[in-house]
Amino acid sequence: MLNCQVGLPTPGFYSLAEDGTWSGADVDLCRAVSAAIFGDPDMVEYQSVTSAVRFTALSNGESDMLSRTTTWTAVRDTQLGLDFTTVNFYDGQGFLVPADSGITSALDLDGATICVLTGTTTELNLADYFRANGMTFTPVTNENVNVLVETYLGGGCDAYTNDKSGLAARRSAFPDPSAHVLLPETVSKEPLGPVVRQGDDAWANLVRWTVFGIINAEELGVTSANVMEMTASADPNIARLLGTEGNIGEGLGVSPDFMVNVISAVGNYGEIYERHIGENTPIGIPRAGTLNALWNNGGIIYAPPFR
Ligand SMILES: N[C@@H](CCC(=O)N[C@@H](CS)C(=O)NCC(=O)O)C(=O)O
Repeated sequence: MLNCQVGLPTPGFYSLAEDGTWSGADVDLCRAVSAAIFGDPDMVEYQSVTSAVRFTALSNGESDMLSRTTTWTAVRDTQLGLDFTTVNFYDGQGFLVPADSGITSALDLDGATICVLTGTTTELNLADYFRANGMTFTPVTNENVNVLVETYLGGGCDAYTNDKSGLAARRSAFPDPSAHVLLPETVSKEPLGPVVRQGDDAWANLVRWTVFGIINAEELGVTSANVMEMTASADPNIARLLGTEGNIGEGLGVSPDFMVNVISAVGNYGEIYERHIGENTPIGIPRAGTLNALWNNGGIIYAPPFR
């Protein structure tokens, strides 16, 4: 089994159904790696812990990888015995406020109380932003995102801050999402991606190249619907991705056709995005015109080639 760590249930990214089934964009990455290893996307044990204990639960071996909206920073990458594999979503921190508050800019928040999740990059960014703008705030903290959101909805703070994707995800589950607005400012860089323990380069490679494979699949037009036909493609890039030419899987310790299993199970990067967090989902995060578009479509989602 793959022990894959996600966060407390969050719509779109790691969502938990009543029957105990996990789904979401980050869950699909767990499923993709499981498909790469076992040829089966369901060989996953999900570990769900708060943001504050996530790195400890990875470094002590409880989980094999983190797939949970975690920001790549220098300190995390170099001082915790962990290894960030790549970026699968480019995010930034924002603020959510009640629509009837009259607040239209983060610069209106001088003196405000702000709900902020403990153990996140969000805490330091918040302090930095207010200091840089000569403003003050009072943090209202909790380690449990559900408690924090209840505090915000109950009027216990003027604004709730987190990654903008996280705010969109949480808002989608509010009793009345339209009663809350995301302020226009983006106050940080939050490159999110899967994390493994340091010291096992082969394992890091497998996670990293599974993500690269999903991105390359989108670029090459390989989808969950056409992947079987594509195994007969004359395009050498597609043939190498799907293992009908060469054997990229060998260097990763998996079968030559591992990406056929991955794409059959979860689809390509664009499919995962549109299924769980895109504009036609309740989360509704646009992709076109953002950093998360493919590099050849105005974004910076770019994977090294399979060759
Ligand atoms: N990217 C930031 C923030 C991560 C974060 O707080 N994620 C939010 C939004 S998806 C969350 O609710 N996580 C669920 C949890 O903490 O259990 C970090 O790595 O510190």
